[in-house]
Amino acid sequence: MIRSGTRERSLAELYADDAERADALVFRRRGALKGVSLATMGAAIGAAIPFSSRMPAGLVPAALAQGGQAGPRMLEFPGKDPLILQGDRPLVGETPETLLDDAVTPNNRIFIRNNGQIPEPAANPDAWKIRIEGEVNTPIELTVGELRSRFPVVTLQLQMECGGNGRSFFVPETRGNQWGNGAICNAAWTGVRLKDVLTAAGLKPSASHTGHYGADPHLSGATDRAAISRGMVIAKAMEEHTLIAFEVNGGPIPHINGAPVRLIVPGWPGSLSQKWLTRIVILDKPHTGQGMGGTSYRVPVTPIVPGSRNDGTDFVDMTSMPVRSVLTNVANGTRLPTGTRQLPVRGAAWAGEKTISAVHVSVDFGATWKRMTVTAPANKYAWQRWEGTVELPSDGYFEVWYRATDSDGRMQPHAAANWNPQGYGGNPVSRAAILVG
Ligand SMILES: Nc1nc2c(c(=O)[nH]1)N[C@H]1C(S)=C(S)[C@@H](COP(=O)(O)O)O[C@H]1N2
Ligand SMILES: [Mo]
Repeated sequence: MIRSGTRERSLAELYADDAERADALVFRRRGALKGVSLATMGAAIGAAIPFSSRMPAGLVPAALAQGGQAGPRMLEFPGKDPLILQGDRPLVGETPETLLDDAVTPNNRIFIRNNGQIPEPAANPDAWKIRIEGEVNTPIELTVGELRSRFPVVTLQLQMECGGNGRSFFVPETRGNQWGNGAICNAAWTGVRLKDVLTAAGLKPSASHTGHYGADPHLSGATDRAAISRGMVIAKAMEEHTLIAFEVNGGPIPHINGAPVRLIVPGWPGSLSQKWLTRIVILDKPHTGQGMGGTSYRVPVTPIVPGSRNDGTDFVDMTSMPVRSVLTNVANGTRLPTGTRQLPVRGAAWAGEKTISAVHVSVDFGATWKRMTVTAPANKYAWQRWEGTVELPSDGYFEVWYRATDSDGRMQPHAAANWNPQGYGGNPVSRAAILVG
């Protein structure tokens, strides 16, 4: 199936000739390589597999499972490095893992996740108003200028990660953007604490939840529906790392990322971090806006049969994001010079509300793991950087497997677990294929 005539063909050639056919043959088809011998697999990859004796039975090599030379469609957006195009209506772009190589994610590498249309930029950003209302003693309206002058301004490095990050790893496939690991950023956000603003409005004893609204029109253009409107428990709103942010990385927030003002709710699904923020309603019960309830940003309490239909009964809202790591200096599919025996590897790891206790890397299909050096987070909810060097015994095909462990001892699993209809929380061990020689 991966031979053409008598000549053995590399994966690169297979993709170069007919990417669609190559995809049909190997791309995300679990079991597609069933019955294929290691020699044939090696031929498809274009090299010997030195650690083939340690390959778990049935494993589809990363080089075949995760795409190949055809590569994803890229999004060229003003002010951004090339992002992986996940959708153009609404506009969604994922940051390739190798563009997450900065300790602090620069503006041109912050991913894009829209649910609706992109609103008009504010003519006068400082005059943009947000309103706090509902279960408060004094509803207040504040301009961005007033936020800056009335409350303590703080700068924190905070993770902002889409709840669906890692969705593409679910089997069977779930609906939504097929993110790899790149719906994450760790930028330096400047703003005021939501807590200080809520305290100024005065929370009533009945205040138990928030509901968030932004200026972006619904995709359909309907004016009676929000593009997205999520909310959280009041304790998360009152946490000191939850910000109303008006700057990122020392300057204005890029318009596409929510200028002039947005929420940053670190460690919880990114959908809570309302962009183009206009209003926060304080409620005495859970919010019922667009993106709440059912299977939206909700996961099963007890695992359900993968692929089964479910309306979200006995599901809970996602809170902390799970442990995950990215490899940022070696792209999946990298070819290294003949004779390369030492490979420096580095990346980032994070775990929602938790911290990272270890990152391990394997180049022999998980038979042995090497512990990496992990830095301390800059502050709570900042990701952590990791690095180390791995040994490659010979030329050939290898996979760099990387796996983080959180402060509770939870590791990234070997396959995306707790399958759910909208694919949240998929955080399996990641794999990057490399070819030496
Ligand atoms: N107003 C508004 N806020 C929003 C969204 C949106 O579509 N509209 N998307 C949410 C989702 S699902 C995520 S993951 C983050 C993405 O933020 P970014 O586009 O700056 O990366 O914003 C959240 N806030
Ligand atoms: Mo998201």
